[in-house]
This record gives sequence, structure tokens and C-alpha cells, in this order.
Amino acid sequence: MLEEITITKAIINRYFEKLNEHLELDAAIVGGGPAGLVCGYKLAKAGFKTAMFERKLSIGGGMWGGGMMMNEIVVQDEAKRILDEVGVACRQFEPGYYTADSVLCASTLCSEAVKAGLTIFNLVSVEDVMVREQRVTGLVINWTAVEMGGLHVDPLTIRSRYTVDATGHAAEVVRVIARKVDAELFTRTGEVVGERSLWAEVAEHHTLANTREAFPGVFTAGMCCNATFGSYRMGPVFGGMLLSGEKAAELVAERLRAQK
Ligand code: 48F
Repeated sequence: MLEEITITKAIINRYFEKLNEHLELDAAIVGGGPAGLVCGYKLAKAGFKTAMFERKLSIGGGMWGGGMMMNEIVVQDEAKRILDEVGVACRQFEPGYYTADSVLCASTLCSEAVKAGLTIFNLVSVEDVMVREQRVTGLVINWTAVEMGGLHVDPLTIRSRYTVDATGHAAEVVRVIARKVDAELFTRTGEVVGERSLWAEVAEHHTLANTREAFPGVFTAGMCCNATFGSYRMGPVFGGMLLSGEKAAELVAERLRAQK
């Protein structure tokens, strides 16, 4: 016999257990697109306490829709290794160009990341950061429904040793820092430089070079890198996103290990 109140209690208790266990983190990832997912997968696999906050109901960001809703993505030689690692089959289109089913990519990255130990809080938006002594020490979160409804509801907070801004084109975490903190970002202008138009080849290389610390305690990953440091967008070639997520994880892991 099924008791409705038991079902309700099970969900409430389990969710709040999960939230309670993740109020203090080694790494907080903001945004569940391909870059954030690879970053979370790698950090969780390395044994760091990592959680991801994603505004939307679904995880996967801009990956599901491939290019212009045609649900295939392209990756290059260097990045194919990551899809191989999580078990996504790619097909060579021409030498150096591989395609993969975008639904398989998004769902597999999500599944492997969670199985590796990443905890994902979907439907949660990061609206602000906490800064102590000119360093980001945590995130200010709220239900996306509150944000969408424009409701006057105060947020809650998460403490994190490192934050990864994987919010894509919007670069929301670094933008909030630029707007609210009386200090400069590690960009050439000290501000968010902003994304340039589409140039796949250069954008892919710059994405990796721009995967770095943007403010003490905050690393960029994915499209956010070029939006923050000022470089091109790349369209539906996703190798740079995957490699950037991996690099961001390595940089954060290096810092965390150095502090142990
Ligand atoms: O946009 P998104 O997929 O970022 P990405 O991992 O990949 C970019 C590609 O999809 C594509 C591209 C590659 O060629 O150019 O655009 O860099 O995923 C970003 C995720 O962050 C979420 C957003 O809903 C999306 O799923 N997000 C953005 N701002 C916030 C957020 C926020 N303030 N709080 C929580 N989630």
C-alpha cells in the first residue's frame, strides 16, 4: 500500500539531507552546460566535494540543440578523448572532424558526472557571490522560480573554496563580481571584456587559453572564458567546451591539493 505522505516525506527529507550536506564545498560549479559538466565530472572523480547549480530544469545547456536545433555536435581530435572516456560514440566526418549525437552527449555527460559523485541542484539560480578580503568565498542562491516570478524572496548561501563560472555566453558570476565588487577582474580592462563574433578556429584555442582565474577564487570554463576575457564565439563545435571544463577542473584541483 502506498502512503502519499510517506512519499512526500521521502522527497523532502532526502532533498534537504542533500542540500545540508552541500552547504560547504571544495568547488561550486555554476551552470550545467558541457563545460560545467566535464569540470564537475573531473573534480568529483578526483574526490573533491563538488556541487553544480543550474538555473534550468534540464542539465546540458546549449548542447541538446546541436547547431540550429539539428541535434548533432562536432568535436575535434583533441577533445574526442573526453567523449571516448565517458563512452559517447563519435563518427569521423572528415579527418579531424567528428560528430556525435547531442542528446547522447548531454545525457551521458550528466549521468557520468553524477555517477562520479557530482551533486547537481537544478532549478537553482546563482544570483550573487560572497566576497571576503577580495576573494570569492561562496555563492548566493535562490530558486529559479523566485527569479522567474520576480518574487521578493531573500536567497540562501553556499560556502565554497573555489567557484567555476560555467554560465556560458552570459558569464553571470564574473559579471556580478564586476558590478558589485570594488576590485578588478584579471582581464585586460579589469572588467568583463565581452564576447566577439564567430570565428571557430581562433575561438576554440582562445577558450582554452582563457580558462583561468578571473578573480581570486573564481575560474572560468566554457563559453564564459571568451565572454570574460574578450574573444570569439565558436558555434556548434564543442571540443573547446569539453577541454575547457577539464582544464578548469585541473586548475581548481591543483589549488585544492596545494592547500591540503
Ligand atoms: O550555455 P552553456 O551550454 O555553456 P557552456 O558549457 O557551453 C556553451 C555551448 O553550449 C554553446 C557554445 C559552444 O560552441 O557556444 O553555447 O560554456 O550552459 C550554461 C548553463 O549555465 C546556466 C544556463 O542555464 C546553462 O544551462 N546558467 C547561466 N547562468 C546561471 C546558470 C546562473 N546564474 N545560475 C545557475 N545557472
